Amino acid sequence: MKLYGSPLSPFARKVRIVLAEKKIECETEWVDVMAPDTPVNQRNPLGKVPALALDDNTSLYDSRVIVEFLDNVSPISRLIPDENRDRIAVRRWEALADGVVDAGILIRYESLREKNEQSSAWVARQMGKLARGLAAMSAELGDKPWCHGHGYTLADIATGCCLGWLDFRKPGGVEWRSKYPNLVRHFAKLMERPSFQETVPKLPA
Ligand code: GSF
Repeated sequence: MKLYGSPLSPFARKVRIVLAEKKIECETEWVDVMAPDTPVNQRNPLGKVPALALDDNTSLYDSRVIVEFLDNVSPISRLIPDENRDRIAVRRWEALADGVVDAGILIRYESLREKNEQSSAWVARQMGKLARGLAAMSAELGDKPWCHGHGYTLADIATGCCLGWLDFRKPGGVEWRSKYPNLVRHFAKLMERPSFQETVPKLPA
């Protein structure tokens, strides 16, 4: 198997953490998704990372499909519960955390356009999604030890990747730490795990 990713991508980080937790060996190729001839286009017609090439040359995308595949490849450390309501609750957490990142990415891309091409109404719309998403994450977590159920799941992984990316990129100057102490507490706990430490987003030296 080969993972196509970028060291800064929160979605690729989700997959890298799942690989580490499940102790699955996988080669990684770092790609520049913005390059016109990026090899990821051969693996994902949408031109996004992560994409996963399987040994029979099948390509999988996006991160949600890849993590479900990986969780079933090995019985070690199951991250997605079997029971329908539990599984759906975990997947909804993932949709929420990924959706907050999607809004943040749109804000970031907008900020990279020429000043006179930027739309403040568009940024405000995405900031609303980001703010409501974070408020929902904090309310759902409450004072529980885990996002869902009695242990660590994909819900925690997706949440941690989202919060880590917001810290790293700060889209729209978002300030989640001062507003949501329970998310701060949960993120600190997740950061104790080697899988999170080994995948912290860093700009190349
Ligand atoms: C999102 C992947 C994505 O936005 C998933 O895999 O879960 N729903 C998809 N990837 C970004 C990199 S990142 O910011 O994580 C990407 O590849 N963008 C390139 C582009 O052309 O949009």
